[in-house]
Amino acid sequence: MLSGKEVAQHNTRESCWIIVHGKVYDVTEFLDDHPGGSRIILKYAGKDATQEYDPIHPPDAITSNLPIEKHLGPVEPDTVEKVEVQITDEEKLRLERMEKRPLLSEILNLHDFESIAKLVMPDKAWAYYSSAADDEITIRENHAAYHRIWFRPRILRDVTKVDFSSTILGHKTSMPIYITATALGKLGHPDGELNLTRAAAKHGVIQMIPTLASCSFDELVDAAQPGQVQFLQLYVNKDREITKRIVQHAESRGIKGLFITVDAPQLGRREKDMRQKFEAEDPAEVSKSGSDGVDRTQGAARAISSFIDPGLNWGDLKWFKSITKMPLILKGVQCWEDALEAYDQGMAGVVLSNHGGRQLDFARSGVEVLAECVTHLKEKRGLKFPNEKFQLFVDGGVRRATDVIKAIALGATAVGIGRPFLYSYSAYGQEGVDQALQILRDEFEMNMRLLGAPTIKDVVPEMVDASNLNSHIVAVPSDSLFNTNYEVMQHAMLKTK
Ligand code: 173
Repeated sequence: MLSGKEVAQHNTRESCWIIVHGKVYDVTEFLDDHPGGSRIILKYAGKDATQEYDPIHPPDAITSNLPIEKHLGPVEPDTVEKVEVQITDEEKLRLERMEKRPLLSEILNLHDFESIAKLVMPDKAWAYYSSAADDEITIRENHAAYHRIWFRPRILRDVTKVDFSSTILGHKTSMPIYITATALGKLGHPDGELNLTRAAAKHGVIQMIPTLASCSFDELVDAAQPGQVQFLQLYVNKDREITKRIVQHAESRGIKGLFITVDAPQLGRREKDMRQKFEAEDPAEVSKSGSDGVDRTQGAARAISSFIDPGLNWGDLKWFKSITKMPLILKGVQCWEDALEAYDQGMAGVVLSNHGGRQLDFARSGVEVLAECVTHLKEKRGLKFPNEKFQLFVDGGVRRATDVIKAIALGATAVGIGRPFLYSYSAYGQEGVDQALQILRDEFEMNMRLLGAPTIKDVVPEMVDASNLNSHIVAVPSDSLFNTNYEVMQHAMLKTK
């Protein structure tokens, strides 16, 4: 077994060893290939890098990327010097705020989780989770679009009992929502996506596991209860053999649906995330940035997304059908023409999504696209929605059961919710997600009753007025970056002398 002292001697660019999860790796030759640059590895040369490694990488990233001869074996734990984590003044203040979190019972809605998370999360994690593309117009529009749909409730129906359970791709769910895929779960909490797996089990909802989870895929599948349904979100690798392995492994582990992301041939520019990282660097370091060939201003997500294939196209779908029997769903469809093509190519459904506003700014909201898909697929292929054979999903901007009910009325099978659950566990761990799901259930029960819909089947198009949905004149969010740069004009003023 290696000793910590011996590892510590390999602390240069010429010989660089690091410790991750108690094992030693020789990363000297990998330094220049690290998607996040060599500098961050060199900071831990000869040391234990686990704490820095964990939130950004799946546990098997290092073992699957380094040739086996570079795996140097375990290190004697007692001989490794603890990496001193310096607690900055800012961090101290953050921990104090964490202590002052309101009780979970005082959290009344999903917005509450967001505002508490903003106060208690590390800045880097908040910046990464909350950021969106360019001027962040689409992320706001995603939520605002629901404000353009109004209810037409029915009265005098027996709503003593309301049942809002439903099915997604044939699998039971306690309500027509699912926990959608979001990357880098450990940035917000050490248990990462496991918080979601556990809460999903408790509340009978389906979790979509992300390709870029902080926990390993198998860890998340192993943590599921018997019979618990999970889906997989897939980023398609330029190396199709890797993708094939991921897909077939997922199928063998019982994953019930493959959601192929189609809206991210390149990762969007999330300036809040980029600016945060830029400011966090030592100014002297920044002036040298680029010396290791990595553009640090792009943030962690872009650095680790270089494997995604921008060449992915409609012609690839046949290949997916040849390698798996799982239902295939395209995630990130943004107009009816592409939804129609997906149907014609035998997909099991589409997610009308703009990736939480993180990709193309001024992409329309999923719920707006939903309405046009329903109209055109009915007209051109005679489809009725909700439809068992070709299911429509929506995500983005959902914060209330009323938002979900509006999408269901318009023809969606279910709605994906992402950020609110990240915020819930970043602030409160798994109990936060439990509470978020309980809040949604309470909201569902009341709103279904008030709408006069005892079951999900009773939530019909006639229950909503969406006549303004396409009107972008209403509630277009203001462009605050532009507004603050464009100086406010002054009135005539009195003489001062
Ligand atoms: O939205 C994202 O941040 C995302 O999907 C992603 C993609 C690649 C790497 C990390 C995150």
